[in-house]
Amino acid sequence: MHKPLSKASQLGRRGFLGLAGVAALSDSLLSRKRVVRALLAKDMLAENTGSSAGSSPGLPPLKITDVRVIVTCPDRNYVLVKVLTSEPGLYGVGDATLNGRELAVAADLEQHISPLLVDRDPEQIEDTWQYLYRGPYWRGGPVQMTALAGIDLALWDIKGKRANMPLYQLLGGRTRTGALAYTHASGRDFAEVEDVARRAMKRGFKCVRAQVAIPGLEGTYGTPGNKTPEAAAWRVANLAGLPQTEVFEPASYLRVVPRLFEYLRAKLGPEVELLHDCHERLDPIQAARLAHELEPYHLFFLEDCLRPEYKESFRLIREHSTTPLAMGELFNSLWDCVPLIKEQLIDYIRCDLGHIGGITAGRKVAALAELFQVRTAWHGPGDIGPPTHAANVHVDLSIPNFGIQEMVFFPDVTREVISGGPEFKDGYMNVSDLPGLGCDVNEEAAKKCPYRRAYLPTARRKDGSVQDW
Ligand code: CS2
Ligand code: MG
Repeated sequence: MHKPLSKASQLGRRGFLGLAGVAALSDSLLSRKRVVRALLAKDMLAENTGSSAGSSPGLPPLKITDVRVIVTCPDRNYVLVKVLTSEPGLYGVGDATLNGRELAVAADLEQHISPLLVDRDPEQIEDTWQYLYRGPYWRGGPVQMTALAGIDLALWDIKGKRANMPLYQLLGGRTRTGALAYTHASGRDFAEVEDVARRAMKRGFKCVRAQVAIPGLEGTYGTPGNKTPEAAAWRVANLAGLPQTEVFEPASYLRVVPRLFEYLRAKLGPEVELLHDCHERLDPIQAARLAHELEPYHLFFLEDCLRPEYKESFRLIREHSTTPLAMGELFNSLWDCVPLIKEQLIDYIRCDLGHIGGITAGRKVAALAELFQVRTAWHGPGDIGPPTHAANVHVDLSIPNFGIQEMVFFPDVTREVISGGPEFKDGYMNVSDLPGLGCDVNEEAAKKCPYRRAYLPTARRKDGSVQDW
């Protein structure tokens, strides 16, 4: 028999239902408030910027309608971004490739960033940059900054296309006729490095980065490694999508590198500019010793001597050597660059525009560097896509403190998927006068090259301890 509820419990239930009702009401009020706030935010921006939601005066308002994330593997994995707009046929292309973590960036773009961008005005590049950098509260890091860079490049591409200008024009116009370029000369021994360098010089390069295999060490960074069973093992490990582990010992490396540059100067003469990448492998005193021992060979620069965590240790290198220093491809934040530039502990800032937040970030780093007579040498390897290489050169051509531009030649299979990008001629890089970034993505071709998991190698010392690759 169902017992009638006491007065108190009836009151209790009514109270609870009342409360639930109030909660639901406040909930809908809250969400309504949120919607209103979002609309207000847009109106706020429009109001404050005095233009219809920020679009260029005289041009119809523009909205982002979709963000496509294209993961493809023509010769290696790339993550490309296509930002579509409400203007038929107008879209922006960006590159968000982070070697070994491609799918993490793609997921960030697809799951977290794209929903925030739909309906936004693509013309508000700086506001979008701040919104995507500071908005998530958790900020920075290679994955988020690469995703942000992909969007940033695409928005600049849209702005250039709308203005019907190549980006270097939009960024202030040419400061030079071309961007001095360097390429890689790697070999298993000194003679092979010399041979590859001579071929590059024949091709018009005035600057060559030289890397040589270190006897007794399997696979030193930047070298082809000797065609040993280990190399074969590397290929198999890579097929299995697992990182290969190399062995590195600084002592033998420090003995070999100065002799390499003594050899190259003797063979190639004083004219050709020579560079070397330590790839973040040395301790401060080892780096100071190497920079000092390389002085007689007048390197254009010695790159990434130390791990990015040890910026203050560049003081020790400066104390012991006048070899020009470059640093920065592992920096993911503008603020990482400040101490080294402000104290002039480096001569070249080597950020990767694709990993630090795109053109918007690159311009700020360049402007800061100009104030301290530090030049740029943006990262330009083969594991970032042609759109980032194009962004590098658009910025290079429009700043006063450009130093040098790393470049690679992309294979035809990649160019079928990603067209455009900077061109090399007689030692210099240049971009076309196409509006925007000057790159495009063939989505059909991209679909035919599915992603394949792959990793960068890792490294260990002979005692088995972890070493920076
Ligand atoms: C290198 C890069 O080109 C360079 O300066 O440091 O090739 C680097 O090893 C790769 O981009 C790593 O992903
Ligand atoms: Mg490097």
